[in-house]
This record gives sequence, structure tokens and C-alpha cells, in this order.
Amino acid sequence: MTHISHYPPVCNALEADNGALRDAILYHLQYSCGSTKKEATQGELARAVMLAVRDLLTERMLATEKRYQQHNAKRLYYLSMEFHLGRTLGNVLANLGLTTLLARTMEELGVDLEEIREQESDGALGTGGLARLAACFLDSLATLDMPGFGYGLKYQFGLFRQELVQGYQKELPGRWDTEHNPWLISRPDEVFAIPMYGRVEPSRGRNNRYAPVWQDQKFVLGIPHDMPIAGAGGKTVNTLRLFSARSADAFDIQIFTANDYFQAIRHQLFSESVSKMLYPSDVDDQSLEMRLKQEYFLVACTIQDIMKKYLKTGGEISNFAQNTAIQLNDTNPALAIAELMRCLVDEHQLDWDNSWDITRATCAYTSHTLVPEAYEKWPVQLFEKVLPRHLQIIYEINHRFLHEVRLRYPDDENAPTRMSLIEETGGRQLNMAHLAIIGSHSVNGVAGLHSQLLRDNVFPDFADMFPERFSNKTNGVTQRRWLYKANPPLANLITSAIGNEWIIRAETLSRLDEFAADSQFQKQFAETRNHNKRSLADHIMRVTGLVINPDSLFDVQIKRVHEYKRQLLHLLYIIHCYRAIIEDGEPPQVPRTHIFAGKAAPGDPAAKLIIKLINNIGQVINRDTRTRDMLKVVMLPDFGVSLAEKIIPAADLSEQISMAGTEASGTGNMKLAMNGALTIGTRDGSNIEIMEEVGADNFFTFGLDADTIEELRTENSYNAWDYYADNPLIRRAVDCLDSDMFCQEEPGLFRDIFASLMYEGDYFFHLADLESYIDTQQQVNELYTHPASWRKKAILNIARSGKFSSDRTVMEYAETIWQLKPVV
Ligand code: GL9
Repeated sequence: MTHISHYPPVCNALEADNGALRDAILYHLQYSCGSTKKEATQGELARAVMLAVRDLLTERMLATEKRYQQHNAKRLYYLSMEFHLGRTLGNVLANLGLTTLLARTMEELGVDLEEIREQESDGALGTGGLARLAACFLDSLATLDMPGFGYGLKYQFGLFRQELVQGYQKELPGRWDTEHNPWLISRPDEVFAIPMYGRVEPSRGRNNRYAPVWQDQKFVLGIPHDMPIAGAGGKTVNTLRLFSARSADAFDIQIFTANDYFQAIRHQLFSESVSKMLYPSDVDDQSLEMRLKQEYFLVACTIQDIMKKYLKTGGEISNFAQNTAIQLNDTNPALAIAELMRCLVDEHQLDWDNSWDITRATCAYTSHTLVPEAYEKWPVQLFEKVLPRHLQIIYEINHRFLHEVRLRYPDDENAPTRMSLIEETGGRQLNMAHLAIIGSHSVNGVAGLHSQLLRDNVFPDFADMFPERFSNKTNGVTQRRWLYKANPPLANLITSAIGNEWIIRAETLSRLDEFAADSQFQKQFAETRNHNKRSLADHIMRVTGLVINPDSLFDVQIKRVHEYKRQLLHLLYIIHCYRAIIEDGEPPQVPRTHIFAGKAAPGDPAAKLIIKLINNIGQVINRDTRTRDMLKVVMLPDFGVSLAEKIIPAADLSEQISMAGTEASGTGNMKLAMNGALTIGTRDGSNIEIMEEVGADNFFTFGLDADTIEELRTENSYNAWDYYADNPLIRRAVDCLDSDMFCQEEPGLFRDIFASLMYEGDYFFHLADLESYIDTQQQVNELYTHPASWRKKAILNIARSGKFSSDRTVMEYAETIWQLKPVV
């Protein structure tokens, strides 16, 4: 890392003049909120504060744009259907070094800054890790002074808010206000018209060339809204551009004048519904069409915008790729490939081969998954209805590609079928991953194992044909949000020991190595942890009414709830401990509090039942006096960035127990290790690299590896009953699910879970790993009884987590995929 010069933040200059910030807040209170200091609600005060801070960002955003233009800089566009931003205020303050100044200003105004911060709700325009990764990348791009811009949708309804009612997940609309969000700068004048539907007519264009005309389309308008993204030091402020859909007025007027008022309104609803809501990953058939429209809407708005900006700089179309990189965050925006081709061929009249070279040189694709159902496929019929011209283009891409395949593999007659963009089995479908690979110059996975499995198992034909395209880019997280901002006591301690360079150069955390065994440092480290654990205990008390022991081991599993992440394995361990206490009179060696948080996809009944099981087990155990202070189980509702920021700094143990070969990477594992939690984990995703970095001695690993699991699966030799028969402790734990021990009021409730483990072949091999998991948990207990050894390992985890900064990840993408340079 070489190029970040402006740290500590440039805003420190403002410290001298806190009058300016106060005046700006009061100005916005009066003129933007129409209120006075005396009358203002907390909400209005928060809005005024955010607008005052936004003003600072806006100045820098304009200056940044000017700098990019002066350098005629290459730009990266990060296309993603999802961005999970969390709250913005605290992060901006931290990155700009304004936290103290604002706290002082608010004190002068007699307002509690903490309360103001709590007024902001999480920007949750995404579901899970993929969306949060996109947000971390934006933070790193700005910090590295790189011209990288996020492009997404401004959903009216982002991720749902989760309440737990009688232990069941209930979904409610999220709170992020997209209509009047103080961070967003709306630009209704920069509107884009996006065509859909209609039909394609053949016709003759220039030089008598075949030039199809797409006509009779319906149009939806896309309005951009810019969210400033400030890097550390605040010199560079990039943007995240989010599009909202609006009806095309011209059409409305036509219909209005035709005196059909209701049809006009219907048309309006039709258009605006495009950015109405974030769909869960498992879209039902009825929503498919809307989801396709959403993806196209994002892609089409983005390509128009990029083209317009590029041409404005006086660039030649033929040089487009030299100045532009597009990264496709999974296949959702893969239509960008077809849209860019359409734009070049139909609108700029470039010939096919040139257009194809430009498209491939511009686009790059990241895969984020190994779960087969997550690979997007569109029914051809539906696709043709919504995007008839794009279907033609995809046919043409496929035709030319399969010709290459036949030349390359003359003896493999099945190769064209396997590699085609069009799948013929099970109804004709477009395979979007194939489009993304064929139309990109780069394909990457998000952790070493994942990238290897992509090459070997998921896309072996493509890896053989284009070996140079495939690479790995291990994920990362921004240490600024996840350590500096989320965990001030620890951040301060680290800075006091090694200076503050780690905030922008995470690899310097390695300087902590020499403090790991230092008893004075260990003592201070323990104090930060006690402080954080007490705060979390207070929070748990406030939210759930449950009193927990802050000196117990905090064992944390926080992530989406899904069968492959195996919350069930953790629950079976808890049941095992519970029965050991009540039946064998064997108290655990150390008291533990098991803390869960996570949402289930609304259409995933299995995951929802796991949530109910967590809650019911908690209810039974927490009120059983025999477990007293030894065992508690908590589920905190409404997991998201803000809740994660509360839990992670207090975690002792990080549960990363997916079945090997299913978690592409994981990023929560990185956040927790960076904050000094020890990991208990399978050899899956980036766990493997975390273990390599921190050292096997400082990581608890267990379970089968991906190869063995693959073998068991091919041989069809996993049999849950073998494990059940061989180990009475396993039997005792699993049997509880067949009984009503945890569902006295709803008998039989968890029998489906029992059946999924025992009768239905359990795709996630829970019982195969349970014994080694229980044994490893015993090692965790052992170590916890030796605080000095535990602390040493925890500190080594922090010291060796530098690799997992998204700054490193983004630099790898920039150097090897985007050819993007810092512009200072
Ligand atoms: C995911 C993977 O499951 C994670 O292992 C990975 O860390 C992230 C980021 O690369 O991407 N892929 C994916 O589809 N999701 C991920 O979290 N799911 C959601 O975001 C809902």
C-alpha cells in the first residue's frame, strides 16, 4: 500500500472552528426542516446534523469529480442489485475525523449525540454478505482515492425488519426512508428513459446493413440519486448512484388526453413498481417478471449513464474500455453485457466484432456462491416478452461462441450443450452465469477454496477454454467501520500501542504481534472486552428482558439463517450441554451465553423453523433454574449492520460452521477475528485463509473437508443413522427434536427438523460433523479457563487479520482486473 497520504483526516482543520459546523446545523434546522432549536424533534435535529455533514461531503464530492476529469481517469462502475450500507453518519464522522468536533458542538447545543445517531436507520438495500461486501468496497475505493462508483437501485422497500413474535419471525417494512433520505442528492433532471417489451422489426440501416429496430416499447424513467461515499481522510468522496423508477410522463399525457384517467394511473403504477422492493433471493414465479425488469432497469440506466459521461469527456467509442471498467457483482447485473452490445451495435452502429471486443474488455464478473439454486436462469419465453432485442443479441453471442467451442473441442460432441447460453432441458432457459463468463475478461471467486471449486466443479469447461480468465480475490471488510468505528475501546488501545496507521494500512496491525504475550497489554485488552460485553449485556436486557452473565463466554453466531450455515449444529451442541447439566449433573467447565441473530428469507420455511427452534430452546433453558448462570441462549431480533456493530466487539467465540464447500467466503468471520474473537470453524470459504493467517494454534477447526464431503456424496454413503447409532450423546441430542421437550405448547413442532436430519438424507451432513464439533467445543472450554492463553490468541487474531481488509481486496481487483489507479 503506497498512496494514502492524507491521514490523519484533512478535516482536522475544522477542529479549530467549531462555530461553522454549529451554524450549518442551525441553518438546516431552520431552512431545511422549518423548525427551531427550541421546537425541534430529535428526528429534525438528526436531519439537520446529517444535512450539515452532507454539505461538507458535497464540496469534496465536486472537487473529487473535478480531479478525475482533469486526469481523464479510468473509472470503475461496481454494478450490484444490493448494497447494505448500515448507518452513514457515524462512519462519515469517523472517516472525516469529525466525531469529537460534532460531539462538542452537540454538547454546546445541549443535545446528546448518541441519541441523534440512534435516529438514523440502517440503509439496508440488500440481504446478506454480498450486499455488505459491496458497501465495504465503496469505502475502500474512496479511501484509496480510486475513481470507483457504486450503481444500484433505490428500493422503496429494502430488506424487511424482523420482529420475533412468540419466537416466530415476523416481517415488517424496513425503516430506511428512501423518500426523504438526507444523504441522497436526487437528480430528476438527469433522467433516463428505459425501454422494455415491444417487438423487433428487421430493417436496413447504414450501408444496407441488417439493422433491427426495437419498437412499440413501454418506457420507464430512471431517476438517479447520489449518495456521497467518503474515504478515510475525506479527500476523496465518490458516489453510490441509486436509480428509482418513474412513469414516463409523455405516455401519461397521451393517455390522459385520450380521456382514460384510470389507465393513466395504472401505467404510472406499472412503471413505479420497478424500484418498489428488494426481492428475496428465492423469487416466486409470479415475481420473476418484475425481478427481470428490475435487473434490466439497473443495467440500462447504468450503461446509458456511463456512455453519456464518457462521450461528454470527448472520448472515442473505440477507446471506451481503456477508460471504463464494469464489475458485475454476481450474475444479477450480467445483462449489462447484452445491453452494452445493444448500445454499441444498434445505437452507435459499431460492427459486431468490435463491439464484442469492447464489451469483453470492459466487463468482469464475480461469482459469490456455490449453492446451485443461486445461479440465475431466465425462462426464454419470459425474456423474449420483456427484452426481445436482447434475446436476439444473446442468440447471436451464443451462435458465435458455440462455433468456437466446436472448433476447439471437435471430439467432444456434448461440449456445446454443456456450455450453451441456452439450456434446453426443463424448459428453455438462459444461463446467466454462462453469459457473464463469455462476455467478461475476468471471472473470480471470493476465497481460495471457492475459486478452486468454481474452476474444478462449477465451470470446468469454461476454465479449460479460458484458463487465463479465472482468478481468486479473497473478500475483505473495511476495518474502519468494523473496528475503528464499531469498537472504540479496542481501537484506542491498538492505536496507543502501535499508532493509528492501521486505520488505512491494516497490515500494520501485525505490529501487535509483540504485544500478544505482554501482561499489561493483555490486561488492557481484557478491560476493553469487559466493557463491550457489559454494553451488550445491557442491550440484551433492554431488548429481550433477559439477564445474562457478562463474565460468561459469549459464543456468537450472527448471519443469515439458512440450513447450509448450520445453525442447527450449534443448537444440537447446546441441547447436548443442557442435557449434560440436567441429566448427568455435569456443569460445563465455563459458563456460556449463546448469542444468535439473523434473518430467514421470507419464503424459506426450513430457516424460519430454525429461528423458532432457537427461541424455544432459549425459553426452556433460560428459565430452568438448574442451568442458573451456566447456560443461556439469546436471539436478538432484526439483525443488520447496526446490530452487528454492537455484537461483534463483545464476542469471544465466532461460529463459522457451514458444511465445507458451501460458504463461498464469509465476511462476518473476518469482522469477528479482527475484533479479537477466536473462531470455531469448518474448513470452508475464507475460514481456511483466516486459519492460515492467524495460525492453526489460534483457531479451532473441526469437521470434514470439502473433498471428503464430495466423496461421501458421490458414493452416496452418508447415513445419519450410523452416527446416531454409534454415539449415545448424539442420539440424546437429536431425539429432543423428535420429542416435545422444546415445544410443549405446540407438540410435534420440530419433527420436520428431526426428519430433515434423519430421514431426508440431510444435504448438509450435520451428524457427520457433530462429534468433532462437540470435542472441539471442549477444547474451547479448556482454553477459556486459561485467560492469559486465551487473550494471547485473541490478540494474535487481531494482529494477523490485516489481510482481511477490503483495502487489500480492492487493490487486487484494481491492479489485476480493473487497471485502476489512485487519482490524487
Ligand atoms: C455470498 C456468500 O454466501 C458469502 O459466503 C460471501 O461472503 C458473500 C460475499 O462474497 O456472498 N453470496 C451470496 O449470494 N450471498 C452471500 O452472502 N447471499 C446474500 O448476500 C443474501
